[in-house]
Amino acid sequence: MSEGLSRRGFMGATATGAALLGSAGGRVGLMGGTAALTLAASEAKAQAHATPAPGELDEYYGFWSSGQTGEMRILGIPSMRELMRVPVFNRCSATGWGSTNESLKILTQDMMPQTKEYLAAQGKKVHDNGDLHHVHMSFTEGKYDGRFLFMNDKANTRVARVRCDVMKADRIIDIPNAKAIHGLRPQKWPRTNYVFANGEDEVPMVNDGKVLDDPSQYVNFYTAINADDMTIAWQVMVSGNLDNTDCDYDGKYAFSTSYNSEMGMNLAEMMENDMDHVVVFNLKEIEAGIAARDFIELNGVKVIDGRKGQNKKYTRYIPIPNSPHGVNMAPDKVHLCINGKLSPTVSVIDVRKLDALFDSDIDPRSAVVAEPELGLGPLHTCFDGKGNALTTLFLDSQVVMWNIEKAVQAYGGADVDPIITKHDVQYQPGHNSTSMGETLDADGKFYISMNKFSKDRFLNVGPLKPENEQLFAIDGETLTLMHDGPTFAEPHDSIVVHRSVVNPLSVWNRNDPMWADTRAQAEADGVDIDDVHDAVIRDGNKVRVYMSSMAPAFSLESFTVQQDDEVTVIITNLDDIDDLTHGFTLNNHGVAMEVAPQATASVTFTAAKPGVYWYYCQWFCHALHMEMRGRMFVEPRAI
Ligand code: RUQ
Ligand code: CUA
Repeated sequence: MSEGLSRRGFMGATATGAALLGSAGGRVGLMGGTAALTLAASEAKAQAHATPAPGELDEYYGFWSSGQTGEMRILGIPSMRELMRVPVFNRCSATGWGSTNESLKILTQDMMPQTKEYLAAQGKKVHDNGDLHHVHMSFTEGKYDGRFLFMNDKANTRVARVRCDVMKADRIIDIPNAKAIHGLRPQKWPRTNYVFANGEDEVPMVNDGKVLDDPSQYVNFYTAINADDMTIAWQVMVSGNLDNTDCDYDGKYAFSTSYNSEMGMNLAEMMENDMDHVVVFNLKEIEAGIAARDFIELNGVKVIDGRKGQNKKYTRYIPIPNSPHGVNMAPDKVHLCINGKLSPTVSVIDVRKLDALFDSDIDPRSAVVAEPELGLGPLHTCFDGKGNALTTLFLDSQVVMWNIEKAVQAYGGADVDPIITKHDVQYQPGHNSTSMGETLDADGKFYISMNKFSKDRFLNVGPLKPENEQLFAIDGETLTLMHDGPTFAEPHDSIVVHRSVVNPLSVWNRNDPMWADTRAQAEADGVDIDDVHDAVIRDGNKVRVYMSSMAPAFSLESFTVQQDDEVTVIITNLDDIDDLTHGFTLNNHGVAMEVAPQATASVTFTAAKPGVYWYYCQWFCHALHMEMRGRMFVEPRAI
């Protein structure tokens, strides 16, 4: 906590602030020691960091991962209000993600045949889970461009893209060869042509159940995805596992940390070496190697051999003290920070020194220009855009703010201390982020600490506890806690994006590609889904039921099918008013979906049991929302 302010004091200050907001109607910040002091001290500063009053809009979007929940979340910053949950790798009871035909297409169209096979063997079409660690936005010339968000699934080795215009996933691809995609970053310069994705778990090159304990046959894969069409551009085979990744602001290099250069299979083996490494990928050389056909083809992917001691032009392995984790490129375009994890250091690489590494045989460590000792368990670093870095210290439960230039001077022998300040967080921070901090627009206004443990911080909710997330206002070299609150399993990473960059629609465009297949089917069936309509089309034992919705009614108050028919219900929401979402839930059939304004959505199921089944709108839409319902009548099969 900041000086002189206890946990209770903070709570009190919050209440006071809220009361003042209520009476004055203005913005009041919680800067400095107490609310009263802050008001007197600097209204301007308070304005810059104030928590918006109810009804006021936040200045930033926060895009949050959710770890093993498998969804992406959208927060408002600085209020830390959770605004939306966007299902991606998970299945969602509210929106029907994972059961509507439109979402199933997105979840399955880019699946590898092997994935389909082993899902089918388990009686499934899609994975039920995902582990989404890293959400990052597309870039143009080092700045967010508001087009897409990209994210990984460590659990099932996938990468997804979310459209920022509607905040829905539009592509979810399997990554061949690699196992457990962890670190992920979009290329920053000149634009996001590639999305880089790390395979964390190494496996035998031919993984056919014959090799277990021969590390020499284990490899790992670094993947470059073409961001525009979500295809695999190329992969690089590497030594050691891969943890996190980032890239430079010149479009020349990408980087991955590796915490297991030993290729160990158990904890003792993985910790054997004092030095692990960061792998530097030379993008130009890799592209030239692909053009010159210096690759092998593995499962349809062009794979370059960039293992240690192989084709030296593609990769360099820079030794880094024990088990580095996060890798973060500073917005000064020069300094790359490699977080030591088991080493108390952050290794700073000057990316201008990398050309020389590839031109000659000089010591790869010559690119390291600083290695400040910051504290115990450095995991991730972010930047204030003013030359300072903020690093999470997992074991110390602190954030440390330090000056990059001073760290470089100290490494060169100068008697300067790069550490500016240390601040306790509650507890054990993993990731962190600053407002616009991973872009050239880094503005140094807000700092997010994503803490892995909440311990005693909230009412006990049983053995499974929430995490704790904290928001700090950054004011020069001072950090002031503004929000401290629980969050459900288990956000890893976040980005804080100024609202001027993001501009989603409020109402769907009727021609959206999301339901292009459904539209084509409707046209074939002679149904105009852009106007009020209802139709029941029989096609063998398949029945397509079309209806439109306008608050507070579906255009069909009942329809009849036969037992064992495969029924597809297709609903178009003709309301074109902000926030007028309808839904469709069919009792006792496990069927539910969202139909937002002007959207079309469809779901297919088997009418297995005769009887009357009510369907209803599950999204509150009108005073007569409860009355927005109808019946499916299933007639017994004729014997
Ligand atoms: S990693 S706690 Cu999944 Cu981003 Cu570092
Ligand atoms: Cu329509 Cu509720």
